[in-house]
Amino acid sequence: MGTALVYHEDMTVARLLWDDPECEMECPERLTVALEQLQRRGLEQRCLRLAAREASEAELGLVHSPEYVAMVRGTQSLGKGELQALSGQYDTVYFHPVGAPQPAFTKLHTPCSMPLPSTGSFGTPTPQSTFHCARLAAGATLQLVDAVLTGAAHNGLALVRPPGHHSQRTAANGFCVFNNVAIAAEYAKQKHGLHRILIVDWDVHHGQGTQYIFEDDPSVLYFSWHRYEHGRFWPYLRESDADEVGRGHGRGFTVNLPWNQVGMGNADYVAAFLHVLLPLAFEFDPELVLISAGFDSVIGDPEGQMRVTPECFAHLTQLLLVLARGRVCAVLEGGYHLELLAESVCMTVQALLGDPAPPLLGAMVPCGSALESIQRVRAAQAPHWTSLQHQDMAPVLSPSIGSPEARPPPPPPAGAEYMVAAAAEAVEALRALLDQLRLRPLPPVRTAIALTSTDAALVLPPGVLHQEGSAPREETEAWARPHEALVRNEALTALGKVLNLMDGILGGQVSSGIAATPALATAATLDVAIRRGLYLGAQRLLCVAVGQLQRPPHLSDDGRILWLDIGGPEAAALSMFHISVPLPGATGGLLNCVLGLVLPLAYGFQPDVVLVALGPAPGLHDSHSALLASMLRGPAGGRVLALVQESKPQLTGALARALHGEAPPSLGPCSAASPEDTQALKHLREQLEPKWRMLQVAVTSPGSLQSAEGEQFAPQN
Ligand code: Q9C
Ligand code: ZN
Repeated sequence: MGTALVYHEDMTVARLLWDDPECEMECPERLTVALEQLQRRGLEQRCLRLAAREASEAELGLVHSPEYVAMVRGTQSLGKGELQALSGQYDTVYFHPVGAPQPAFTKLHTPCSMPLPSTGSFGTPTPQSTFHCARLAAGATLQLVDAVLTGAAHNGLALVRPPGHHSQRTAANGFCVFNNVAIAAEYAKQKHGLHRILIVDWDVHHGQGTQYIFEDDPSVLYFSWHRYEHGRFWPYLRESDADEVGRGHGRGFTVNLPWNQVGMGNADYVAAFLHVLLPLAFEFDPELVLISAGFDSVIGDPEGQMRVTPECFAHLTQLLLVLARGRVCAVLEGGYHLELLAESVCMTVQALLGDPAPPLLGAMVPCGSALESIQRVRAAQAPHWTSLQHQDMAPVLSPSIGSPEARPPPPPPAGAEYMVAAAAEAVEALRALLDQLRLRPLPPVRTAIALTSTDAALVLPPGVLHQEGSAPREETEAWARPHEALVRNEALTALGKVLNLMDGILGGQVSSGIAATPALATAATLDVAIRRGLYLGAQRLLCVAVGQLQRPPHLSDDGRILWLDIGGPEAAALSMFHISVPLPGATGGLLNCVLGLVLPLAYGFQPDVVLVALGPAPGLHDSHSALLASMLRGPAGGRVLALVQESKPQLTGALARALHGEAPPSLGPCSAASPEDTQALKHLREQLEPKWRMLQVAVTSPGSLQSAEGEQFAPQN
């Protein structure tokens, strides 16, 4: 069990054989560079490697018409000139013939170390046409789905080309020949009997092909964000806008988030996940998540012109891994800046492998244009999703201006080349910072657990280490001194281990930890852990206290500690850094609280470390606590210390698995939030939004509409 990586070298054969500036970016090096980087980082070696197979014509027929499949098969008997003419019948597509001479560069790259299948019956070489490559791309995706749904792997990535999401039932489009992800979704339904599949299309282009295929199908929830610019960006479709929600029984199962400006960054993508995709995804409760994983949405990509750093894809992946019991299949789509494509692929695979995601760079403040898009898609989807109802729905400010009624593309905007140059410059400026982050070694220990003698018999999840070390007794006593609850011998022993864990986390030896504390000692232990964290030089410390834990009275309110009390008596923001929310009753309320309050605050605060403490009466289901812990790994680069009362083996085990990177158990169909819980959240958000911009789901001032950059006041500065 682990992460599957599906690939086949034959997919590097098809390439453009004539002059076409629109098509040349979809080149074989995209795959070889990504694979080499995975190997160099030691990530490929950690995966279960599978050689891709070809999809059968029956499998292609799950989505495509027999005539279309026959047409693509027929390209094998055409010469270069005929293929060029045929390619011209589609929008931005090229076909490659059988047996064209192999370009020299494929010899330069070391062949992949995977076992390759035999080259066909009787040793005849496999025909290396677009038909062959495209069947391998679809087949690789099916193999990945089989591996995940049979339990051979938890999750995985299919490294494929040609890409798929623009391909339609009877048409190739935008470099795509067969719609790999759509075929896989249909296959998962028919062969594996699934009923609910989520497709997350984070490629920078709209996967209109996938949208058309599932627009009336309620068993497939299709989410896509895409560069749109009010319809002035390819493929210039009216139906890429936020008000397209699907048809017939499929109404509400197509979710479009159009970006109307370039330059979207980490805060915009994370906000889109927290405020749009994830509430719907939890309510949908998918059995499988397919990612149309295009990396043309990363900084430096010539197509996307966005500013998201590669690390963001680790976070997006992590956020999806809490769904569908972690059954996540990522399938390559676009991505045209070779170096950043490779880097982003590595980040995705790291997250699939369960490694903590590096912290996100830059101020976490979504831009006005992103907020306007988020607001519009939430308004369009609200009639179809309980999780969006009764929430603070501000009226949508402006109707979609400049909707593309007239289809023909306008001339390219002036300064497009300048934009490419600016993006390249931004990449250069970021490089030093990126390298620093990337080369930050992962702590040797991912998860350590400190138990009291009461819990010593607990069976640890595989890979989780026992924390035996302790701070010296005298030192521990000195730190414990103000607290009566800590004089008892057992409490002191537990505290010594907590201090040692905190040192390990902030010193980079341990990523995350769990510590059991004797009854009644949790609040005091938390207080000491906070002081130790500050003493060790933490600049920002997030404390999430669940269930009747008093905030230490002397805690400084200088912005170094964000205290979030879940299960407080009432919704109150005593200051920007002291927030209390009642414990939500229903699963729906809990999810609103986590996605709409806790995580936006956590991502906005960018803490060095997160402390989660579960008090004497946490009042949360173990599965909810596990979800909370697992989602809090993101904002602090995986540095989480969980404190839990002893004698709760189930809860302790669930937290250990969550912090170790295991998918939390499914929450199942979720009940709607109570009106009181919704009201409490609304009240808090109104108060806090001006200061914590990640909470926003709507544009507040018309002025912010103009800004595409996170230059607003960042809360932590
Ligand atoms: N002037 C994928 O990323 N660009 N396809 C067309 C027309 C097409 C992208 C520009 C880009 C296709 C999978
Ligand atoms: Zn794309």
